[in-house]
Amino acid sequence: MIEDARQFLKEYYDQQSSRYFDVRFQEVSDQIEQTGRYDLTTDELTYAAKVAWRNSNRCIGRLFWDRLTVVDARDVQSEEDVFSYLFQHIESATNDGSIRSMVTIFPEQGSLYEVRVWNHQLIRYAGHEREDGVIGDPDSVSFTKLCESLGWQGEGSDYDILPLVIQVGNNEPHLKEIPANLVKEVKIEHQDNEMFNALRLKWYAVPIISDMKLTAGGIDFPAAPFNGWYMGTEIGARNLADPFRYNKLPDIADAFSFERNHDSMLWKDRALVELNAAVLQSFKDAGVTIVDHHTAAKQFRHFEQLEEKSGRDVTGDWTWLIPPLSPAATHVFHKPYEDIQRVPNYLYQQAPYK
Ligand code: HEM
Ligand code: NRG
Repeated sequence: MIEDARQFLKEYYDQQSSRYFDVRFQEVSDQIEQTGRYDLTTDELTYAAKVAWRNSNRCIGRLFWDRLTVVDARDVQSEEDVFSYLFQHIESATNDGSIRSMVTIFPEQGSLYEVRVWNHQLIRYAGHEREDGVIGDPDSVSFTKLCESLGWQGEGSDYDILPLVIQVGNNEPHLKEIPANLVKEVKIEHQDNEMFNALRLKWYAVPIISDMKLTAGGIDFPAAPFNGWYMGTEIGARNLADPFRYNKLPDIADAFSFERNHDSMLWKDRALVELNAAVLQSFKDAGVTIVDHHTAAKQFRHFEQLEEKSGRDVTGDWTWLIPPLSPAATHVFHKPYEDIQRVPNYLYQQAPYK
């Protein structure tokens, strides 16, 4: 821990061109030796959360790494406190559609009030397993069952918002519905196709990943839900399109009367383009922040240039960075990235259920 702390603090105080490092590191290493732990200051934690984003190899949105609102929630002592911070996060990040990038950081691993959020994202749709298939999001089936085992029951629609399930210390998990007025959703409509609109597609406005841990300075924060805004393809080329998710391409092709007799007629590709255009247009019309994959790739190229100027190598996971629609139309497709893991970072962790 001392070595991890030293590395992080060195970087932090170097970039502040401050001579304070020696004093601070002495204080931290004394504290670790005496108590086995130390606390980051709120300023250090804020910087750590931003650098962790900058180091997220799978993220194409990293140009904006320095513009992250960091909420220090290390003072929670109860489930009520946690729900209150999470509702605050949803409201403040949504910001009526003008989405703010944000992370809320709860007490560290091993502390008395250690927090886990059991949801994958704070806002997500339930998946109800029925004899003839899944209603809603198939990716949520196991978590939906868990919620039901805790007494929750959804309406059984394709778009039931899941409740929050959180755990504090060694307590049992607690479940609570998100107040409906906090959850912004966007109807996905196509400007000139009534049959498409009859499919009544929608998606929520803000993706808030809540099952990854933040690691920084040798300390792990198992609950650090973060969000930016959507890139359109996440919804239009994956969530609503994957055959093992909402699987809407056949219906969309039919709405446009694209012949589905032969794969070679490219009906899936044509349906994908129409769906993705509808996602981007619908978010725009609703005043909800979104970025298309061409613009996101250009922003990422700008990020690469700024990082180079700052003397840092950009690491990346090519298989995740390329967009799932027209990847070769972006520069990302045509260059290699080194998938080296730096810290601070946001990491996967074992799910508390499953
Ligand atoms: C992954 C875009 C903000 C951290 C991704 C992915 C996209 C993306 C398209 C790939 C997701 C997938 O294929 O499932 C964006 C955009 C943002 C943004 C447009 C707008 C500001 C953020 C923020 C953070 C972050 C604020 C953290 C503070 C990550 C991480 C992953 C990721 C850790 C990998 C997730 C995983 O492995 O499941 N991002 N992102 N991103 N992003 Fe970002
Ligand atoms: N593909 C997932 C969300 C993953 C993270 N994407 C972001 N993150 N844009 C989905 O729900 O489609 N973010 O922090 O903005």
